[in-house]
Amino acid sequence: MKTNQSKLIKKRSEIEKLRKASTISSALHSLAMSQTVIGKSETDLATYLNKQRECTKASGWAYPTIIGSAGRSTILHAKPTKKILNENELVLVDMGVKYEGYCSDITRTWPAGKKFSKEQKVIYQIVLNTQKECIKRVKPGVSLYDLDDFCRKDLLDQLRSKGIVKSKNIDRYFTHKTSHWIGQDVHDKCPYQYLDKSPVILSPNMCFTIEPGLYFKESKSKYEGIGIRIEDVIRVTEEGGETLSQVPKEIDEIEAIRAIKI
Ligand SMILES: [Mn+2]
Repeated sequence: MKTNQSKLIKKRSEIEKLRKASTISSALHSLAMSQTVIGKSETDLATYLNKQRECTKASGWAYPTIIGSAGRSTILHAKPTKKILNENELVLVDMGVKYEGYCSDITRTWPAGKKFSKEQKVIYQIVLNTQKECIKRVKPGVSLYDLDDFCRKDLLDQLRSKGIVKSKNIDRYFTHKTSHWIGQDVHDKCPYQYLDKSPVILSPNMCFTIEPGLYFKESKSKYEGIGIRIEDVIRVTEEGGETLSQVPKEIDEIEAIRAIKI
C-alpha cells in the first residue's frame, strides 16, 4: 500500500539542500528579530529582508514572506502592509528561502518592542510548549495525523487549564494543520495517506514542518488581537527528529535579542 514513497523520503543530497535553505532562512529570521522596528512599517521590514536575502546564496523566496503585526498577526497569510509597528505589538514573520531548488519554511513571532506583554507571554509559552512536545514525538512509526491530534489536544488542554478558553474545540483558535511535507515545493506534493487511506507512517529522511499557532481574532477578551505561530523544519532520523531550522524561540532568548536591537 505504498504510494509515491520516492518523493517522501529525501536523498542525502536533497537533505543537504533543505538544510542549507533552512540555515540561510534561520540567519534571515535572526536578523529580522534583531532589528529596530518601532516606527517602521511591515513593508519596511520586508524590504530590508529582501535586500538581505540578495546577499545570500538563496535563489529567491520559497513563498511570499508573511509579516503581520498587532491584530494582523491573527491573519493566516498576512501580506506586509504600510502599517507602522508600535510598542507592545507582536510581529509574526513567516519566511523561507529556496536554495538550489529546495525550500525552507520558518515562522517566528516576537515583540516589536523589547518585551512581550503579560498576555502575549502566556499565549506564546503555550504555543512553544506544544511545538517542543510535538518535535519530541517525531520518530519513525508515528504519522503526521498523530502529531496533529496531539498538537490540537495539547493546545486546548493548556488553554482550558489556564481558564483562557472554555470551548472544547480548538479549531476556532488553531485554524490550520500542524504539519505539511516540505521539499522542492514549500507544501511538497507528497501524499498524507496510502492508497488504502491509512496514514503515511514517518520513516527516516522524510521532511516536514511543525507549526502550531493560536489566533485570537474576536475573542472579546484581553487576548484579542494576539496571533502566535512557531514553525520549524524537521527531518525524521532513525530514532527521532532533527530540527533543520535554528532560530531562537525561548521567551528569554527573544527578549535578550530585542533588548539589544541593531
Ligand atoms: Mn508552513
